[in-house]
Amino acid sequence: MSETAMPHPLLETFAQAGQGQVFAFWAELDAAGRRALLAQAGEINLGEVAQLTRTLLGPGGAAGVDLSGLVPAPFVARPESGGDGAAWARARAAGEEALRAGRVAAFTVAGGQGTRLGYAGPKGTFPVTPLKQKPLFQVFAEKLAAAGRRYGRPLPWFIMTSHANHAQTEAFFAEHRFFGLDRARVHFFRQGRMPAVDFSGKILLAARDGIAMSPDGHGGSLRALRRSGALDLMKDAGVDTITYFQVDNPLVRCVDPEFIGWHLLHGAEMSAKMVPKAYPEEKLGHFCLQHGRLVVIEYSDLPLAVQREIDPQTGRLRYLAGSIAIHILDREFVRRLAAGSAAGTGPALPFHRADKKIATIDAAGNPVKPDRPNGAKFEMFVFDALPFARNGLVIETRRADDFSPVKNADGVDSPRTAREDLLRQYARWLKSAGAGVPTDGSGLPAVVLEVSPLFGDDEDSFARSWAARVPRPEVTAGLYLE
Ligand code: UD2
Repeated sequence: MSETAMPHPLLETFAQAGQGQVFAFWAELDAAGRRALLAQAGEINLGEVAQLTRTLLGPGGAAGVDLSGLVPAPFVARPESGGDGAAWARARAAGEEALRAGRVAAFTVAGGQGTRLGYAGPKGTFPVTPLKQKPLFQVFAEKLAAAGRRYGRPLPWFIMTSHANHAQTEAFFAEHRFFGLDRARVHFFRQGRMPAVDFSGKILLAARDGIAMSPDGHGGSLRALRRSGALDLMKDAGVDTITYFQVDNPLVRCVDPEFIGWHLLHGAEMSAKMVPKAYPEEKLGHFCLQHGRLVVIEYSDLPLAVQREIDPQTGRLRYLAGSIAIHILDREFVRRLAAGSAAGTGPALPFHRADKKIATIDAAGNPVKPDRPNGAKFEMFVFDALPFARNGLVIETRRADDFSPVKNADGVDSPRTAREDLLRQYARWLKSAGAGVPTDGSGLPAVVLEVSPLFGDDEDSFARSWAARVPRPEVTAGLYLE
């Protein structure tokens, strides 16, 4: 019997769910085309798509997020902004102890596309440092290596990729010999995908043999950590604490003992770093309390008038606490949320709807490039885990030592601003170690230099290496400290 005469059971399942259009071109596909289409269809949870169609595309679905009862969330202030110095010291000690005990793994979400940056490769391969043009992945690798050496326990590193960049990411690490890390401790896994739908909830085809699939958002990382077996690997290795950061931020303190310590001492299931927003329109999520629960309201969801409100008592922004997407997650908290969402039984991250121009094909199979949004993609955001976390905690950090993302090709949050923030950081470390460095009023050094995280990755470690370096190098253009 020919394959045409014996349809695959998935065709029936899709037809019954009102999604039969996915197989509209089945009869004319060759075996490879059918295999490809079936594989994609098999990834789709039709019940989930139907539920999202009801809740996010149905009447009221575009109404946006619930802003009722919002107030600014409290946060733990740094000592220099009035926080309790002794408590910070206790946190540091607790974090260092956990690192020495090998309880911590690093986790990078690197599934995004880099569209705004206009860069075709995986974002982690983007060259970012001022002198050596090291790619983002190398910056993180060196920070992790430095931490592993300092605490006597190499950290496992988990990297979430997407279908679009997985193979390239793995090849890049292999080509660069894992930047000196033990490759057995670096783990890659793909995030999940969701189908794009039209506004009536019909799944869109990208080609006759392909569904318009897209990554399920960084919130998909929780499911992916579980599905890939990463949580089990962590458990076997004695890791219970996950330090989470985005691939686009070369300044991030990948391993921050104070942050880890606050999280552990507070018995938190999830903790998040904040910086005071630099200006009201800054594109950061806002830490808020909603009916007593800790939530993040994304910049695009909070009306500008609210973002601009001033607290009369402090004279600062009322919604001051900006989310810079650096978190700590408890391993079993991730498992609980991921399991609940996979089975549809327990608490789960909500999906957000994003209306997009989705390249598709028409009923005759011809390509359609829409000039206005023709459908929706569904994404989860990792910060939506916060309201489910026991003892969720928000902790202040110094922007200059933790956050300078590369998002846009130029202007704010671009390769130029990140490069300059790295240079300012090196200049600060040099100055506090006693070296003379000419800088402009913003702290930007007059010469281009670079410090490898293996030489120093914070003020203290830099000062130690600098003091030990004999003869003391001259701070001139091209200085590279490793
Ligand atoms: C994110 C936060 C924002 C702020 C900012 C700080 C959201 C919705 N907003 O803004 O509040 O904290 O970061 O820089 O998160 N990624 C994946 N898979 C996906 C989608 C994204 O791995 O399916 C990764 C991506 O590689 C990147 C990160 O998540 O590392 C952030 O994604 P983005 O650039 O879409 O987030 P952005 O800049 O809108």
